[in-house]
Amino acid sequence: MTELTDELSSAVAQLEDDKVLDLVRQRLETGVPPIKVVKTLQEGMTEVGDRFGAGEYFLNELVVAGEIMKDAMAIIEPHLRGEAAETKGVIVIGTVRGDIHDLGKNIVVMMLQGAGYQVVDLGVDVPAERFLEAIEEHQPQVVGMSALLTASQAPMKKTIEAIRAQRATTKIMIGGSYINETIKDQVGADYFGTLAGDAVKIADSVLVDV
Ligand code: B12
Repeated sequence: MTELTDELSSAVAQLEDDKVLDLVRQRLETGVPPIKVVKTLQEGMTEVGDRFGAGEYFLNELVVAGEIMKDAMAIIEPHLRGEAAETKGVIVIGTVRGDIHDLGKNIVVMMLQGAGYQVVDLGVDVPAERFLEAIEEHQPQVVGMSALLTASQAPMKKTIEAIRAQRATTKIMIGGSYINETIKDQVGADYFGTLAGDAVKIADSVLVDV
């Protein structure tokens, strides 16, 4: 278990909903960048996950943590979205088949929209066919996949193979708390990220290369 030194991340880990929301408002009011607030919340959520993994928390606590995160994001969202003047490109994104975690993906969507991308959000538990249909319809420059379960690796690989077979030039980024370079290579993606800001950096770099 990690020692959380930040009051906000420990309030998340302790599931103190009112305290979390008060601290989020306070930080935004005092000028803390919204993305920094998101990162601190994410650290708290990681600790919730660790406690769940250690048998200290149960599914009920995961659900409560998810609700707290959703309420916190409702406060942060207007600050994160920003005002994009023009559309830089199109991105299709979804959480892969079998996986219903979407809090992180939703933040990624907000960040990309704030940075000027048109985002087609396919939601959660998205089968390969849905990705293929959306790619055909929207012709995105980048496809994003979010995955938080180790078990999501196989469907992610299958989906990427199907996309490559249909449209070999599609740039694919994957992300989620456990994603790393090795997993990126194993599933055949082009890029990976573990923070919402990574998605914007990747998309911007792809567009420069196009
Ligand atoms: C909240 C939560 C839930 C909620 C989800 C609510 C929701 N609407 O999303 C609920 C209760 C539904 C849930 C269910 C389950 N969960 Co859960 N959950 C979590 C928890 C605690 C936090 C996830 C979260 O929201 N974090 C906060 C967000 C902001 O962070 P994030 O998701 O990582 O996203 C950020 C980055 O990863 C990145 N990112 C995300 N997507 C993308 C995509 C791209 C392209 C890029 C570039 C970046 C990027 O940007 C985001 C913002 O910075 C994690 C713990 C953890 N360490 O992640 C476990 C965790 C993921 N869950 C776990 C498990 C086991 C489950 C269940 C199987 C439990 C069960 N017995 O039923 C089910 C699975 C349901 C399913 N089929 O998907 C395990 C997975 C273990 C594993 N190795 O597979 C974890 C790791 C907990 C643990 N340590 O055991 N869960």
